[in-house]
Amino acid sequence: MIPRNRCVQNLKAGYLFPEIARRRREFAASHPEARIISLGVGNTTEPILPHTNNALVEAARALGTAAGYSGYADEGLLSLRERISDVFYAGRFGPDEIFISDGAKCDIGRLQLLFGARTNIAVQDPSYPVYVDGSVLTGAAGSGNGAGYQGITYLPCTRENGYFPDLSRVPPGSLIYFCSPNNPTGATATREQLGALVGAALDKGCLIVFDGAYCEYIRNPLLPKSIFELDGAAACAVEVNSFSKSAGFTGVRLGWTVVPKALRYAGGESVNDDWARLTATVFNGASNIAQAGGLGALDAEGRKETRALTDFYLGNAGIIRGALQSLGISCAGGDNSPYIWACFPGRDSWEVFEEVLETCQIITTPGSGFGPAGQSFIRFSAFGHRACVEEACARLRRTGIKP
Ligand code: PGU
Repeated sequence: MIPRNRCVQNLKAGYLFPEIARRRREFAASHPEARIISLGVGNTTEPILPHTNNALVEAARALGTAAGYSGYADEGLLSLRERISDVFYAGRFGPDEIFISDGAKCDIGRLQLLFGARTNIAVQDPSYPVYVDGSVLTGAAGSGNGAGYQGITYLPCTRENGYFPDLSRVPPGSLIYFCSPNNPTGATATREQLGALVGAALDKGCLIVFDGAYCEYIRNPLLPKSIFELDGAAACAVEVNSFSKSAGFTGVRLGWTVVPKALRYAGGESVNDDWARLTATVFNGASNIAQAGGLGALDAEGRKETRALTDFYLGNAGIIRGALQSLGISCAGGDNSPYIWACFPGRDSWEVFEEVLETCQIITTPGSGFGPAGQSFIRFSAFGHRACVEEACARLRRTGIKP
């Protein structure tokens, strides 16, 4: 039999969220009376709103007619790519710079294939685990090394630095993963901070993979929603984005990636050309039904629905944050983001996770699962039904959990 792939072997334990699901099942089996509330994985819970849902339904129905049938459309609907450019980028990108995907996670994986094993990786620490785990899978990062992985430059984002990293630590020629509003800290970079990131990338010959999956949660008009709001970004960044958290498409699956034509490798070759070549080879396009739903979500009525849905989850976030703060627990996020990053100084994240599960029957996400600097934190997700969130907060208050 063929040997096991060394890169797969290098991955530590399981992917974070299945591990949490395993612990939940274990707890439920030993506590059959428990009424567990999940504020763990960031999975949307509310129905898709009627106008957007109708666009999905109509597209599915049309597939059953001769006039409405369509097959492969690898590069994505032209009208959707144009609409994304208008809604999110003030029309500055052509449709051939916007690639429709089946979600941000999937495109992050394909981008890792594009950049390959010989790339230096720098990540915000903590960060969405796919950046690091995916880099291990392609061989760009090595085996586990204490709390982290060899070959990854971890850029600590802590309470002390306001959750924005020290950019002088970024090695020249790195691929930098940057997420704002951030998962898991909930911190949203200011215009000055993102400007400094773009400046550092241009100076050091780095390429930024900017993850804007939570951009629709930004309410402060001074905060940038896209890396491309900053001058110079088109020469040093790609942006992945998603309909998951804005339109409730976590199960429908739809996202996009912007790869500007101005973006060039060290040798002057076009990154956009390579991305078109790679995606045409290993991806057959997003579902045509999902794309029609995306168009629905981006017209005037759909934009109102997105606002209502994200307002609802932000309402949850405010309730959770208020409850934690009333218990003296210091938190970040929850204002322009659906995550609340709660600090338990000196404690182990998994131990706090277990305590909250045991005492309150609430599932959270242990901060150390997002990187070494996540130790002593747990993440609360604001994705949940309102009654569940209120009940979870009542339990937290009742048990008087302490920082
Ligand atoms: N990017 C970020 C920063 C995310 O947090 C998530 C989901 C995605 C991308 C995925 O977007 P899709 O368009 O749906 O692919 N993060 C969730 C879900 C866990 C997971 O493994 O994706 C979370 O709880 O962190």
